[in-house]
Amino acid sequence: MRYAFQVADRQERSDGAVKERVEIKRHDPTLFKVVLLNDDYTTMDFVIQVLETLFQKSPAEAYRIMMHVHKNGRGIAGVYSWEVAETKADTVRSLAVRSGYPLRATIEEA
Ligand code: TYC
Repeated sequence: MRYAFQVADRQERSDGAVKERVEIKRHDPTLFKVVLLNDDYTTMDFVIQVLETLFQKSPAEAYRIMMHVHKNGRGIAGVYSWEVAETKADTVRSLAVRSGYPLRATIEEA
């Protein structure tokens, strides 16, 4: 797992009156690709819409990526931290399910 989480021991102030917990969170800087997968049923327009709205691509770039996935089976929609990549891939799935399409995205270490 590339996600480290550290919790320091309870710290006690010198007067002993207040105890506070100090948390140190560390996020591994490793980046992850969100990989869009081809299928036979999702419309090209829907994929373009997802690329424009969820991955902030221009219409021309969204069309290019969609066609790349259509022809090659898979393609990179974007590169993000692990948490953002996971959320984007989940959002692709839920947007697709809501519209009745089987579109899926996976994440891979960049
Ligand atoms: N292959 C789909 C079609 O012909 C279009 C498509 C492109 C679907 C990219 C998914 O990730 C995808 N309608």
